[in-house]
Amino acid sequence: MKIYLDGNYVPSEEAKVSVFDHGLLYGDGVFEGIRVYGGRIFRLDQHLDRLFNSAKAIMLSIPLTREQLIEACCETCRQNKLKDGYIRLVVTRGVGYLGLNPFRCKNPTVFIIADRIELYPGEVYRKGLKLITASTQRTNPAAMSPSIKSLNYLNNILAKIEAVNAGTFEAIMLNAQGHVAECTGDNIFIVRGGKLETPPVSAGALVGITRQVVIELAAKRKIAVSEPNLTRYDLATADEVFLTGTAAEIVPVSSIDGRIIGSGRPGLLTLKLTEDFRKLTRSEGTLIGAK
Ligand code: PXG
Repeated sequence: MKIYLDGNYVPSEEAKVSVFDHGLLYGDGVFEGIRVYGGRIFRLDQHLDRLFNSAKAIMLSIPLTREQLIEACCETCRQNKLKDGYIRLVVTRGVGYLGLNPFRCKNPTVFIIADRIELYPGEVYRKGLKLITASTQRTNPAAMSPSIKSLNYLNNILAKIEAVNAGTFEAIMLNAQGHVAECTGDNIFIVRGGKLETPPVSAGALVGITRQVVIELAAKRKIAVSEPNLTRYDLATADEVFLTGTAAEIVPVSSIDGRIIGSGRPGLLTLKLTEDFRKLTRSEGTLIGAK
């Protein structure tokens, strides 16, 4: 496998980052997880918008232009003959000294991994995913905005540990007010009375690309979407619940904290949107190009 690392395509065994890289020492950096379907990169523009916004929020200047990043993503896929898979684009603060000061790091490190991915077993998509509510609160937006897709994932990992300990794959995270924010690596939607609802970004959700795509798909079907604050009660009593994420795509939820959601099987609207999503991912995207 070849990895893009600071301008070069190197074998994965040689793709190494310094122990003085602040991405490692402090989780100081940003990233994107992007999907490739049938030789096209899905929603690359939106991922790059979010990457540049995350970088701006932490005063990190990405040493490549947008066009250079597009070319590097495409070339990493070509180098690995990857037509369907996952691109992990990471920009760290770079090598520095001990001590937090990010401005003593002169050269941000950029690397891109293009690989295969399967987040959940196929059964989850057929039968639905069981969720728990984590006791770990989602990071307070006033402390660090969950809109920044940073290399600091410990908040999410603590909740993920709760999910795994409870024998499942995902956990719902609430904010300090007790409102639903999102899951550890996915956004959440409910269906109520034929309408879609998803927590507002201000509740502590990442501005998910897949979340945005689902909102667009719903609009095409003339399905109303709103972004109210949601409680655990709203989830437990919803007709359908599903998760969205680049890696996970659209995941039906069958139960939450032991409460069966709807029929306990993937809901009708969830299945329709999944079908729309599948069609869309195969019909648009940035062509990687032939090698
Ligand atoms: N919330 C969080 C906290 C995430 O990390 C999403 C929502 C969904 O957003 P997108 O834009 O993907 O629809 C994410 C997505 C990885 C990895 O290993 C990244 C995510 C999730 C799972 C794995 O790169 N981020």
